[in-house]
Amino acid sequence: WTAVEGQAFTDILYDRTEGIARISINRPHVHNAFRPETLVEVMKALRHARFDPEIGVVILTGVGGKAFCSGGDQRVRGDDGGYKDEEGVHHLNALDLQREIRTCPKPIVAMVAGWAIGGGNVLQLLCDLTIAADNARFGQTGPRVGSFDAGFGAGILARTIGVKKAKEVWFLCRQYDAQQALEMGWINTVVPLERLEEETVAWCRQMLTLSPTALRVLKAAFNADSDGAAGIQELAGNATALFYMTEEGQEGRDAFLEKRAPDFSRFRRRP
Ligand code: 1HA
Repeated sequence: WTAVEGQAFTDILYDRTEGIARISINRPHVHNAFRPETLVEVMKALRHARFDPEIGVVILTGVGGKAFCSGGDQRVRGDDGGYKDEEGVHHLNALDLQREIRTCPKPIVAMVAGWAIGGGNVLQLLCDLTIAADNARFGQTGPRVGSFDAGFGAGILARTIGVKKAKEVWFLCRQYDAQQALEMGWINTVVPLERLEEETVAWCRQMLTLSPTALRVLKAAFNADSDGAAGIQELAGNATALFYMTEEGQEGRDAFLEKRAPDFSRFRRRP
């Protein structure tokens, strides 16, 4: 892994290796709980990875082997509707990151060791794939600590593990080990902690051998209905991009620029 240059972060590490970008929440003293600044940095790194043509897959993880992320840092949770940044402004910007994970056209893999709790579980849930270590533990705490994620945190969990199980997770605030999570379809696989990185990188490398366009359109497809019109927009944008790459699409542009009527006669009407 090499650190990505020109990016100064305090709350995360951002590095890369052969087509893979890795974003690691680096607050192990609080089990990688996030504060608003942490999420701003994750979003910045994620955008950087998205626009870097050398990167095909992104790993989201936590530093230290004991926690992926324990959700919002309760020490900076204020009284004015969110988590306080250093300027005293309150945010719920975990919701912004959730959307960016879903709209990033490259696959994002959660690499989970230890706790994935509260908003931390929601982040791993929204990643496209989750590779967990055998010490991983999953759960929601909202109803215990005075919070809830009634957006993707409820809806996508229900799609992922089923409505009954999702209600159990949220209504009882229990914790589930990696094996239980695997049986529910909450995560993709479980490996011994010492093999976590190796296995995650192997999954990433396998995706890197496949068609980036196919993966991109499939990711948009998986989100399309649950994202409503915005999801259809994302999916349809891929059709527009592909159309722009065809002679039929280009004939329209060329005719306009050459100030002539377009001639689409050579393009077949396919059945
Ligand atoms: O619900 C939302 C949102 C909803 C809508 C929109 C935006 C949202 C954004 C965020 C969230 C949330 O994430 S709410 C849920 C917040 N998270 C939690 O309630 C989990 C709190 N942590 C725990 O329950 C436990 O720490 C643990 C089950 C993950 C681990 O327990 P363990 O192994 O006993 O460790 P523990 O001693 O509790 O933690 C180690 C250190 O990390 C402690 O600090 P220390 O006493 O050593 O100084 C502990 O206080 C700290 N820590 C752990 N989690 C957090 C934390 N400090 C601040 N915030 C945390 N989340």
